[in-house]
This record gives sequence, C-alpha cells and structure tokens, in this order.
Amino acid sequence: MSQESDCLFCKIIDGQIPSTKVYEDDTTYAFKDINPKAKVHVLIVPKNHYANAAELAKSDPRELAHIVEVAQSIADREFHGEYRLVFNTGKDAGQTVFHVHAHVLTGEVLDE
Ligand code: IU
Repeated sequence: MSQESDCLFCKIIDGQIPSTKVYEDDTTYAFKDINPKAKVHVLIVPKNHYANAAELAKSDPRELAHIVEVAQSIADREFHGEYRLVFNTGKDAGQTVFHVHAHVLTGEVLDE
C-alpha cells in the first residue's frame, strides 16, 4: 500500500484514526463522513494515496471504476440504487483532504 505519513485519510485507512467503516476490501475503504450532508453520506477512498480524482484516473483507472461499483452497492442497500457521487477536486472546488475520496450521498430524496 502506498501511503503518505501526514495524510489524514491514510491514517483512517490504517486505523490510527477511528472511523465508522461501511465497506472494505483489498484496495478500497469506505466510512461515514463525520459531517453528513445527507441521510447517508459515505466517503470511499482507495487505500493507495492519490491526491485527487485526476491522479487516480491516470494511475489506476480500474480502482476509479471500482469506487463507482462500491458506491452503487452502498446505494443498492440504502436507497434503491440511487445516489449522488462527488469528487471535489482542488481547493477552490471545496477539496479539503488531499487523498482522493468519493462522496456518496444517498438514503433520501436529494435536492437538485
Ligand atoms: P472534501 O471534498 O475534501 O471537502 O471532503 C472532506 C470530507 O471529509 C468532509 O465532508 C468532512 O466532513 C470529511 N471528514 C471526515 O469524514 N472525517 C474527518 O476526520 C475529517 C473530514 I478532518
């Protein structure tokens, strides 16, 4: 696993910082967002450290596709397969943690 020593999400992935796990496999970890913006708000992260979605797409497109599959499976379980998937990319777009993460918003009817 490729990690960064002072990355908050790397620390969550390896258990140094607690989180509420929703899903885990060899390459991917998903946990509840601490400040939920929907009834179900989950963050899905690759275990390897990439700063943002563009870096992940370039380096490991299969993992990017896998993250979409994990989002779908969470929404299948929580809300008849419907969900919003968001990658904030860059500070001016609202990215605050520079380990790529997909926000999955589901569990209720969302505002447009
Ligand atoms: P952003 O796309 O980088 O803005 O999303 C970061 C998210 O990480 C944000 O929704 C926070 O609520 C969330 N989060 C978290 O779940 N646990 C933490 O310890 C921290 C942030 I710091």
